[in-house]
Amino acid sequence: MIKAFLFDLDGVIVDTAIYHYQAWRQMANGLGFDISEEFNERLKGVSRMESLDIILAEGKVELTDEQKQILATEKNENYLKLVSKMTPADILPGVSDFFAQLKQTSIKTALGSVSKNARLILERIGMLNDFDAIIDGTKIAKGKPDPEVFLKGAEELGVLPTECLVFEDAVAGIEAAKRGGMKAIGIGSKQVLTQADLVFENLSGVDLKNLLAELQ
Ligand code: B16
Ligand code: MG
Repeated sequence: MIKAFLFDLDGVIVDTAIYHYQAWRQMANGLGFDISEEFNERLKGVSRMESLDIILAEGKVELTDEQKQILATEKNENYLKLVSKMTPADILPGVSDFFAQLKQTSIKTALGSVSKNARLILERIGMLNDFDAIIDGTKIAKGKPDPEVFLKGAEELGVLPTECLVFEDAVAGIEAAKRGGMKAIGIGSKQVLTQADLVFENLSGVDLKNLLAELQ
């Protein structure tokens, strides 16, 4: 029986991928190369330092750990400038209605994001109090596809992994859910999120009762 829903942040609740892309692109351009939007797909759900390594490998740039730290800090400052303009209007379609349905049930909720900025974003969009637990990049050592972020969510909520349903837009996130022994709903394309139990384009029009019945 499903007792808890675990939500990814970027790509499920809000679309911060566009801001990550802009800030990483600015950094890459400064180093003399460019990254495409398609390349950016590979960074979804991946931690900040791992993303940096993937980008530097793409540009064939080798740096010391100290130089990497400086670039990551700069990128984050630019990203925060973009994110600080977010408002509740940035909540993705269907999310608010889905949470309203959830509040009528005893299902617990947790955020499972590898972002160190997750709390700030939830605050900006007015959803900080909508979760029973918040697991973010400050609480975990390993990014997705490691299941740590979701296993910690289950633990904080006091439920078993098999009682959790994860909502994820990234291939790495679906893999993390599966490795944690959880069911997963993909948000995005069926062709991309092939390991998900069910896939929706977004949460618009998703009926909670029907969803739970389908997963039985
Ligand atoms: P930060 P999620 C992830 O969030 C993003 O998808 C990923 O692109 C980003 O690199 C990562 O957070 C770290 O973010 O630099 O803010 O700590 O999808 O797990 O909610
Ligand atoms: Mg995501």
